[in-house]
Amino acid sequence: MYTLHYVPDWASLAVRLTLEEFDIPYKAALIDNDSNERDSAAFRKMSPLGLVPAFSTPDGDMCETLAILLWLGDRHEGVSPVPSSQERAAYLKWLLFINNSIHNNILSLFHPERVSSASCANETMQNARAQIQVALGIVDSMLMNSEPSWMNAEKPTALNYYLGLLMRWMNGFEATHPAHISSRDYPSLHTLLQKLEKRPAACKCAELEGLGETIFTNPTLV
Ligand SMILES: N[C@@H](CCC(=O)N[C@@H](CS)C(=O)NCC(=O)O)C(=O)O
Repeated sequence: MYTLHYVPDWASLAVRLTLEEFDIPYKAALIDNDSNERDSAAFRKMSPLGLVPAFSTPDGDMCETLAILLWLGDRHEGVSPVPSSQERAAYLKWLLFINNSIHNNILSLFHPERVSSASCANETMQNARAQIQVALGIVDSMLMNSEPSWMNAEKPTALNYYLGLLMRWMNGFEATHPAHISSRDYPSLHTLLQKLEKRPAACKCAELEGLGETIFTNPTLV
């Protein structure tokens, strides 16, 4: 049995959505931020920087959302195209693209003080925001032009939920906030997420983590 160490609405949600979509049994262990559990020796052993998620498996503890999603894809049918499939190359390319060009820039967008001095925070956010917008435009065109089998709300892979969560966070900010980026500006992606948020896995996670409705396209952040 796996254990997902999680905080509601944090990056662990991408893993939880995937586990629920594919009916993969797991235990959920809520991390206690009030007692600084992420700074404990036990948690740092799983996740050296104290970042969420951590994921315990019979093969050892893991961290890094992307690594966990890839690992689940190696072991559970449907989570990602299998290594021998024709779709695998494109899937890996776009999964890594989302991680590098969107998720990593989101970290700068949400925490500019970590990558620049306070006096440059606004500029850092604007730069990160611009890079995310370019990347989202590229993903949206790819989706519109090629309709890949692994990016389909009727038969989602882990990539769909990973991108859904990232979009949730940016959609969730007030329109005037610099971290707000609306999925409505990316029509093919927006349509996919509207379908994805109606899936039983999304509804179940919404209930489990208190996320409200329309969790990707019109969310209320926790
Ligand atoms: N590269 C990591 C990033 C994970 C991450 O930044 N998680 C956030 C929550 S969404 C976190 O733990 N934040 C606490 C902190 O930054 O101290 C991953 O993909 O798992």
